[in-house]
Amino acid sequence: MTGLSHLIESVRSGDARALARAISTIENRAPGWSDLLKALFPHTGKARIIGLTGAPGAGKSTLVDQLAKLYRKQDRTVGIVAVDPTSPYTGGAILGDRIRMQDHFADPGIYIRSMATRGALGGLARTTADVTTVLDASGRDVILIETVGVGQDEVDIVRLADITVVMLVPGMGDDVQTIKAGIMEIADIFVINKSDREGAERVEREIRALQTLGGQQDKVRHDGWTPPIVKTVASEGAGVPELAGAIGEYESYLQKENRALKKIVENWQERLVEMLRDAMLEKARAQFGDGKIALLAAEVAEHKRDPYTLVEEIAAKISKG
Ligand SMILES: Nc1nc2c(ncn2[C@@H]2O[C@H](COP(=O)(O)OP(=O)(O)OP(=O)(O)O)[C@@H](O)[C@H]2O)c(=O)[nH]1
Ligand SMILES: [Mg+2]
Repeated sequence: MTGLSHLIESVRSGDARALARAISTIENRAPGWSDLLKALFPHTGKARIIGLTGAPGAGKSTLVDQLAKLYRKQDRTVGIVAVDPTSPYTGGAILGDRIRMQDHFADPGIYIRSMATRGALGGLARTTADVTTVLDASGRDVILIETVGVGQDEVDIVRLADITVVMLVPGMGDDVQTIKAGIMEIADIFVINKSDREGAERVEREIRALQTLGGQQDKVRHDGWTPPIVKTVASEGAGVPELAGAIGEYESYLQKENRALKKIVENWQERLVEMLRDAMLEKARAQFGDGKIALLAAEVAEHKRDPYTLVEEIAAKISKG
């Protein structure tokens, strides 16, 4: 326990090595991981968490890097979580992250963590949430979470964020259409990166069209915010101050009428349900083992048992256990 309280103190002081150790402990579900989270939680809630999502190679890392530099100039400390860079660009992205790390090596005000790939213990969304908790407790002013794509995992990940930035690039063809269902709901701010390329205006028009369409179908955001569109050339730093400005505006918007709190409550509602589901599943798995579940599945498939009674029985058993 003394080891644990020492670690907690070191994390809270912002010590990078303690951070790395705490994060590994939690990622690996090593002994003490849940005590660590429980002890750190009361010290969280102060960081501004910004989620940034977009297609592989859209320029997320480049933009996150630029934003981090801007926030450092404002004397704010930054934590960066790069989630699952397993696109065809992976090699480049990971290399890029290393280069960035060297870039900021002399600056303890920036801490970068690349997350393990999918299939991580406890699930990607959950471990990302836990790592964010550690960074938050360590007193980082801003936490930037970079994640690829807009699948369910990403939606879960952005649920951690106070502000979600969705990045698009020109020349993606139908992609705006393809991902519109996901992005229209999660984006607080749109970024069109690689605006040095042809087609940025077209992407902007498409987003605007979808936003209007949403309005007609009465699907406008229930908070009344219209996500602004910011054009950037991340590799040159162009548009980055404008993006920071848009983030600031959304922050002020959230401060009004208790919106920030409402959003956090909403996020926790989802996360609590998820955590509960995970915990129950883990219990059921521990009790039955995967082999047993396969056997039961076979019995249901052969209609030897009905799944409704079966699930009732399992639920009754784990609530006792
Ligand atoms: N032309 C142009 N290239 C850019 C811009 N922003 C980033 N790039 C380049 O695009 C490539 C991919 O950038 P990354 O920042 O690694 O993209 P990413 O979205 O993090 O990639 P993954 O993490 O692999 O999904 C790099 O070669 C960047 O230099 C931009 O605004 N214009
Ligand atoms: Mg990247």
